[in-house]
Order: sequence, then C-alpha cells, then structure tokens
Amino acid sequence: MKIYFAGSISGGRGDSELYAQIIEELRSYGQVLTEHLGDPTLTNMGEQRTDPGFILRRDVAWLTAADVVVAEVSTPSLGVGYELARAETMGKRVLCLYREQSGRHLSSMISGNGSFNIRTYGTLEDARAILREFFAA
Ligand code: 6K6
Repeated sequence: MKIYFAGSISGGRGDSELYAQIIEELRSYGQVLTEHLGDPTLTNMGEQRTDPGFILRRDVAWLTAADVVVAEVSTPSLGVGYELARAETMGKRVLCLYREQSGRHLSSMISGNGSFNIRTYGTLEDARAILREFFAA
C-alpha cells in the first residue's frame, strides 16, 4: 500500500508535529511516499535550493503511484488543494483530516466535494481511529 500524505508547507508549518505523528501512524498501513512533511526542520520556505519544477514533477509522480491519499487540511495550503484536485481527477481514494478550530472553517472547495472522505477530529487518538476505519474499508 503506497500512501501519499499531504500537509501544509508554505501555507504554514504550525501543525508539523501533528503531521509527524500521523505519518508515524500511517507507516503501520503502508509506505508513506511523502515522509518529509513531518520533518520539524522543514520550514515554510521549504528547501529553497530545490527547483520548484522538480518538486512538482516528483510529487505528481508520487501522487500517481499512490494507492490512497491522506491529507491533513486544517492549515489552508494551495499545494494541498492542488494535490487534492489532481488526486480527484486521478480517481484516487482520498481521506481529508480536519481539526475543528474556532474562527476557521474548511474551504467549501474541499468540504463541498463529495468524492473526498472528510473527517473532523479533535485528538490524535480520534485521528488514529479514523485511519483504522479508512484502511479497513
Ligand atoms: C523539499 C524538501 C522540503 O521542502 C521542499 C520544497 N518544497 C516542497 N517539497 C515537497 N513537497 C512540496 C513542497 N512544496 C509543496 N509541496 C507539496 O505541496 C507537498 O506534498 C504538500 O502536501 C503540499 C504543500 O503545499 P504548500 O502550498 O503548503 O507549500
């Protein structure tokens, strides 16, 4: 099972520790192609020396190879939105994990998309239970 995990980079790295914990959990279900997203040393500037065209081609190749996509969508991110749209076109199974936060709401472009499995959670334990359900289905 190849898993493409999507989470914010330039959109903000406030949830990077949570991404690392979700990635750790995802490892018990398969190979996570995008493990770098949980790297606490990765800032919202990304790897500035890396050619953006290279990153786009590599990430789309990983997305193409993935069996499922799991996106943490609590921090709004253009890149995650783009990946979700590409995943939809590719017909991938997609799980979006969204943490309720006061004063914020998930973009209607994501919440209104019936082809995504969108689940709201509070704690990491909740997220683990959602992942168990998603991978058992
Ligand atoms: C390389 C290593 C660390 O940072 C970099 C450079 N940037 C990116 N590297 C890998 N994936 C990226 C990079 N920038 C965006 N992405 C992809 O878009 C990731 O797969 C994320 O799911 C998503 C984040 O988009 P933004 O708009 O928040 O950056």
